[in-house]
Amino acid sequence: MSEDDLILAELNDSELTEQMMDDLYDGLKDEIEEAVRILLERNWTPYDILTKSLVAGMQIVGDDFRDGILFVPEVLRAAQAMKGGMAILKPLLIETGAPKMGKMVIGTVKGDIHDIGKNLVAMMMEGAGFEIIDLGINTEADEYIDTAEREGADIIGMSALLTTTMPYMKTVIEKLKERDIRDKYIVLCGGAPLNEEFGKAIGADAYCDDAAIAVETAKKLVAARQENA
Ligand code: B1M
Repeated sequence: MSEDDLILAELNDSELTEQMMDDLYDGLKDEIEEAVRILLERNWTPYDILTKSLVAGMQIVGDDFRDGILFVPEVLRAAQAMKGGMAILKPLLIETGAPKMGKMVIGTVKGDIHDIGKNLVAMMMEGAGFEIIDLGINTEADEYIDTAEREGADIIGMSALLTTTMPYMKTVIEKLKERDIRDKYIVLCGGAPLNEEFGKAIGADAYCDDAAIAVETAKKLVAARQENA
């Protein structure tokens, strides 16, 4: 059977997730969106669809990008296909009427345009009841800080995907210290090249390995602050 004849709805769950990884790799947005809808009809949770098909598929894209098998235009198409799937899942991840847990300003740091992981974190946090102010990509230190001050945020969340942009997170924290407001905020950081040691070294409150950990960490740290207030 050729790819054109493939009927996604006729595949079983494991064949379908395999196919989704191929389709993500090939940047086939329509097919990804269709597959996401099929999995939802099969009662998959939005979180499982995200992690077991979309994020897992993007990992393969990333490995081949690193190894010079895929190039920027192909990765961009894969990213757009992933965003198509995420757009369907977003309203399902965001519970309406949930009690507000706190407010977070989030952005990808200056010099960095990767936003898929940051968007995922924002979505999951919103779903868990946090109010999110998304500053997008290429975020300057003053933009994080001025927005957090203006909005009365509890958390500043930073994302970086490049080894060349991750040091900018320290710049943001240093600026908070210069303005004598470092302790006003819970500072969370994340992104593929970071680790816990880096988070500690720059003076963040926590490094978050993935979106689910970001939610858990934020909940824990906000609760601890409220207890100590
Ligand atoms: Co880029 N890119 N890219 N890229 N890209 C990487 C990051 C890279 C590792 C690929 C590789 O070589 N294997 C590599 C970086 C190498 C390095 O720094 N050591 C790289 C490079 C080199 C580049 C360019 C420089 C390429 C070039 O132009 N020559 C360029 C940089 C442009 C720039 O930013 N100035 C570039 C461009 C691009 C595209 C535009 C093509 C596209 C981005 C599209 C977009 O985001 N809208 C792209 C993509 C898609 C990737 C890969 C393939 C995938 C990233 C991704 O979306 N992953 C990536 C390879 C990889 O990471 N495997 C790569 C899926 C996402 C769900 O995971 O972002 O890790 P992630 O987020 C996770 C966690 O990290 C965590 O939670 C998320 C969900 O679980 N998390 C947080 C993330 N942020 C958080 C914030 C938090 C908490 C948790 O705050 C509270």
